[in-house]
Amino acid sequence: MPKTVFPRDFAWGVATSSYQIEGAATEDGKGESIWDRFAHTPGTIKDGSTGDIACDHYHRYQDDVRVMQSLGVNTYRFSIAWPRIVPDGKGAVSPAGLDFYSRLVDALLAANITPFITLYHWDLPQKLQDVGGWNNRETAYAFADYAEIIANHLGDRVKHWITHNELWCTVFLGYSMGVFAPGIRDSKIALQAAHHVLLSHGLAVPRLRAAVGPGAQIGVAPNIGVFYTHSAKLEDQQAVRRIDGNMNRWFLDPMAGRGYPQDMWDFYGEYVPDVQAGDMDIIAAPLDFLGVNYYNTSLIMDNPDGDDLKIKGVPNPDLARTADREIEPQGLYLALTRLHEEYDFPAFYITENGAAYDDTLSPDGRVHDVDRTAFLASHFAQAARAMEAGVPLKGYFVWSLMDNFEWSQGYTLRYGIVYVDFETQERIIKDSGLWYRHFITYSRAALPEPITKDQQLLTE
Ligand code: IFM
Repeated sequence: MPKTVFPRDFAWGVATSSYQIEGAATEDGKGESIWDRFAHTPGTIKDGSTGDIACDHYHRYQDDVRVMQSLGVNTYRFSIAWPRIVPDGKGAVSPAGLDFYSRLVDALLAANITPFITLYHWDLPQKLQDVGGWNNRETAYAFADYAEIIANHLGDRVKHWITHNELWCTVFLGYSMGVFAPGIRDSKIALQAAHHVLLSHGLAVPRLRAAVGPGAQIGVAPNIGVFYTHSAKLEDQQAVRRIDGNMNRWFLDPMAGRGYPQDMWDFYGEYVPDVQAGDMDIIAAPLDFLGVNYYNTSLIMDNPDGDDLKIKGVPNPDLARTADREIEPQGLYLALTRLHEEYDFPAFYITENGAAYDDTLSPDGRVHDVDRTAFLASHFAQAARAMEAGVPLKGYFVWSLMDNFEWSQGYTLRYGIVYVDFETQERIIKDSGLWYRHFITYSRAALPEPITKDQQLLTE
């Protein structure tokens, strides 16, 4: 019998986020989010599109659950649109919003698919941004209230909760580089926003745990950067250390109870955030798992003329590319083993990994995305390798279930293992999706059946 390291209860899933798929931007009392506002601002999105309709998942969620069933996945990671639940960010709660996610969860459970909920995948209520957004400490408290509201409503059926998706993107792309909502360019504000995002995470964790009760599994899903140095020069090595501090350690260290990394605190100087007494203890709330969003490695060199971090990313001549990123499966192994060695998280999930390609529908009605299949197969192999090296990896969510609104790139990048015709909203499982279904079945079939009580007695 072929050997597989993936156990029978391994979570094989797909992932999405609310703004990228739901559409129904103004329906049933949903409040405006910062992404609604940003995407409607001319010049922000490559193809001038918005998520107003996106995959129309809000109306088609039952069909989408059926698609997931055909893929054979046993888990689904999706996010809640905060302004669908609390339209103004705080205050009145929308029963229609709660009802939508409740119906989605019931449909998933009826299909034997375990829901993993992300509470924040970037669609902050615009009303909160109007008073500073993540730069305002009050947003952290509002987030914890919202987390408790939704957990009180779904916690009887949903045990797996993720507070934030890609905290670095929320704050640095949104508040420092301004390429994501809310489009602010201010490094001082970004670092204060980062502190409030971390604080909101720490405030939410115990409230989620209390609301969900026994069996609660609570984690967070940062984007993990894996950086290679351009040369052995000390300056380049120090540049790698800075970008690692900025993207990884600035978020992981506080959540792991170590406070902010001293080297980065010193480096940021006058930009460091205002931290109140007790904040770091709140942020260090114990977690059940760390989610890992991994896509690529980056080759880094020192750049004294550069912006804040004084670094430069350069193309890696040794690596092939997807439509938007370099491909380095080994980086996934490096990320997982490093995180396991350096931090004390009890378990890991790959909460996102996937690839964008320029997919087209063939005359035979199928999408022959061989490159994406190769991408996934090579990354699964590195996940297996990390497990063999002792990493307690519990699941893998492919990004994404279906093609969707890729933020500032609009609909120009297709990340799905299911093709979406945005004119007709037809879904077509790509060859990579068919392969994934086969892989899941095969990796389960290859496992020996669990030993029954009777068999056990016979061998005693
Ligand atoms: O689409 C995004 C997702 O929302 C966050 N992580 C990266 C994906 C692909 O760029």
